[in-house]
Parts: sequence; structure tokens; C-alpha cells
Amino acid sequence: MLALPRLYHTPSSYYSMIARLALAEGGVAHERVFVDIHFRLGQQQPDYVRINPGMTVPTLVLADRLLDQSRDIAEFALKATPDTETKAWLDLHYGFPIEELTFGRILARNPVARIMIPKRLAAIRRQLLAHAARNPDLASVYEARAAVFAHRISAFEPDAVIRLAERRRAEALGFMDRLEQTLGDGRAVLVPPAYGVADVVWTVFLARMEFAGLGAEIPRRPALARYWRAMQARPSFAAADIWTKLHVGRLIGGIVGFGRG
Ligand SMILES: N[C@@H](CCC(=O)N[C@@H](CS)C(=O)NCC(=O)O)C(=O)O
Repeated sequence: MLALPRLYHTPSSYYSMIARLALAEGGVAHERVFVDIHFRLGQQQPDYVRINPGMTVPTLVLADRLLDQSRDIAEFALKATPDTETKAWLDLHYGFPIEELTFGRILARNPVARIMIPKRLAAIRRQLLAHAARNPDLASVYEARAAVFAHRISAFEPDAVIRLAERRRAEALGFMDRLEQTLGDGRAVLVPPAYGVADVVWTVFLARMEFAGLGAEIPRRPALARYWRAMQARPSFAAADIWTKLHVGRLIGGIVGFGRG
């Protein structure tokens, strides 16, 4: 028997949710492997890095290839070659650094986090450089990842982060306006006639708006509110375990070893 596709993912992770939602919509049977990206930093362990040198989740391992970008996983799952309109929606979505919105808002509001998170990022950067020294075959990918963390440290620098959070919030609201305008003609999906990859990524984006405390902006846009209700009512939404709020118990449960997969 052929092995099932294997999805390495983290329940709370934005891009993992995109992969899970697309796999659910596409009816792709798969097995899930939990990666603890927050505490154990499983994404940086050499065995995982050999699968995904970008050191991120999700990764989908297929019999004949490996997909390490959520966009590729979504297109694979929905068997889609995006048309021009879908591609434009995907480019818009993937051009936005969602973690700067999520973390920027936490840091802008929480002075303790403003001190702790940059320290944690600096520790992770040092650990990446230590991995580079211990694993010469992977040194260049570890060094490249350390450079990404150096960038994060400066982006989340206490003086800069409040401005950054405000900028990302304004951009996110702009996206919601754009969605509202498009959906205003009553269409059921972003690019008619059928549900597609654009719906997958923008559904997860709306879930993240709720998660990040911007959920009240959705009902202010009636067409968007209608669309958001319809997307949440699809069976895929529950099947894919899309988070609209923080599940502290589940986050901790996953880390200490319960509720994996
Ligand atoms: N371009 C990648 C981005 C994936 C990504 O950034 N994943 C985050 C979780 S939502 C991650 O793995 N972060 C861990 C880290 O940066 O160390 C994709 O679309 O799959």
C-alpha cells in the first residue's frame, strides 16, 4: 500500500492552517505530524532541516516530492493552476508579513513581551549559529535562517514595533476593504464560479483577524461578513482546525505531548 502524504504542521500556525484547509477542501487523505515550533523549536532540528531547509511549517511529504510552501500545498490539494485573478489574490496575500501583524500587536500592547520576545529571538539566533557550527553540511542554511532572525530582532525593536504594528494593521484593514469591494456584487466565492485557493488563504486571513483582535472590523463590512459566515460553515473549516482565538490549553497540551497530530 502507498504511504499517505505526511503533513508536518503546528496546530496554531497560520501557514499550517492554510495547508490543512486546502487538504480538507481537496479531500486529500494525509497523516499529520506535530512540530513544536514554539518551545522545542522542532523546525530547527537537523532531521527536519534536511526535509525543509527553510525551517518552517508546513511541509507536505508526497511519495515523489516534497512541498515546503503553503501556497504550493494549497495548489496541489485543490489540483489548481491559478488563473490571473486567483494569482493576483494569492500574490497580495503572500506579500503580507502576517507575523508582523500578530506579534507586532502583542508587542505594541504588552511592555513585558516587548522585553522578552527580542531576548528570545536573540537566543534562537545564537542557537541557529550553534547548529551551524555542529552541522557543517547544513551550515549555510542555518546561517541564512540566523539572518532572518537578525531581521526580526530589528523589526521588533521596542521603539520600532509600535509603528510597525500600526502600519500592518492599516494594511490589513485595506485588504478587508478590498475584499468587501469584490464581494459586494454578491458572489459566493472570491473568484467565481468555484471555491478555490484564493478562498483558502483569505479564509485563514480572516480567522487571523479575529485572533489578532481585529474581528470587529468584519461585521462593519456586510459582504465580507456574509462571506466569512459562509466560509466558516463549510465542513472544511472544522476539519482543518482553524483557530480564531488562542487555545492556551491546547497550545500547552501539544507541547507537553497531548493532542498531537
Ligand atoms: N512561506 C512559508 C512560510 C511558512 C512560515 O513562516 N511558517 C511559520 C509558522 S506560521 C513558521 O514555521 N515559523 C517558525 C519560524 O519562523 O521559526 C509558507 O507559506 O509555507
